[in-house]
Amino acid sequence: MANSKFEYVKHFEQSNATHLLPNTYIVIRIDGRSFHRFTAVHEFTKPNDIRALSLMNAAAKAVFHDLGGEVVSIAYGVSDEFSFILRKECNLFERREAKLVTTVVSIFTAYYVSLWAEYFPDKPLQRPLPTFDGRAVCYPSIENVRDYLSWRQADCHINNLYNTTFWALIQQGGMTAQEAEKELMGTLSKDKNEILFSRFGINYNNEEEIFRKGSIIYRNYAAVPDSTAETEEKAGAETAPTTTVTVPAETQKGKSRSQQKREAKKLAKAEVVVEHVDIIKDTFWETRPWIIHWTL
Ligand code: DGT
Ligand code: MG
Ligand code: MG
Ligand code: MG
Ligand code: MG
Repeated sequence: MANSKFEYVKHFEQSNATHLLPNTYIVIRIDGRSFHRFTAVHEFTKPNDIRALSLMNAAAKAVFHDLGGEVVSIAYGVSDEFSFILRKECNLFERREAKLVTTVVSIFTAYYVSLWAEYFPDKPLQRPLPTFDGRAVCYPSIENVRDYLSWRQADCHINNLYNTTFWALIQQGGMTAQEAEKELMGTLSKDKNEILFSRFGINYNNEEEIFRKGSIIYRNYAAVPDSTAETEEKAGAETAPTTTVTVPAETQKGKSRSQQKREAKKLAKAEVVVEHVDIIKDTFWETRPWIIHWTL
């Protein structure tokens, strides 16, 4: 029965929906809720737990796959957070904020829980269960997106240098948390590097890249052979060796619509990869122009 007398309530819903600004990069950042407690209960190693970071990366990869090839262009993860950058031409859910944020949070959380045992085989999940919050912010330019990601990676560096030094003072230096905190008060980066090196023989630059730089996830377009863009994927094609092509830095200028479509198709087939590299300098972006320079 159409048009019940109750149906008018629907209009309240529509007038409340926020549609995110068109033609802007949508950044959806999710963050573990009360992970201070969650990580303590599940006995994460300090300051970094490689199992936990790998699980975060696996859940983030699942978001790429679940949303399909043309939605997320790059994601950056550190600690209990992940930022997903959506393509500026993305029109998923007509860019409704609530649909986008809740969907990303929900996919991420579902995979975090379902993949847990693979990464923590000896540690059953217990309460408090992992939950995440999420928010969306629109950025109008590539520069803004790069500055956003640089902000997160700089944060990763600052926090990790502090945490590495703090836990070295406690675990290897025998200090209490209060003593370590006092020791580090007012210190600069070079002081922390010096403490690590002179007292504990640790060269901070040799610490694992995943801890120092965080995790970058994107589709590796350059590793897809050209032919796959035209032909249907054959059985076993995923495991076939891929040829590496060099993609020069370029923008969208001068590209035909059909070329853009071909590129979109090829990009959707590209493998989702995880790297721990610098994204503050230009090199990363110049050698991977498809991530934000291309319009699909
Ligand atoms: P929130 O986000 O306001 O609900 O509260 P929290 O407690 O999640 O705070 P947040 O997100 O600022 O900080 C992340 C917490 O997660 C922080 O207490 C450190 C912890 N954490 C994240 N990754 C690791 C790890 O690899 N090992 C350990 N031991 N702790 C971690
Ligand atoms: Mg917080
Ligand atoms: Mg948190
Ligand atoms: Mg956090
Ligand atoms: Mg429904």
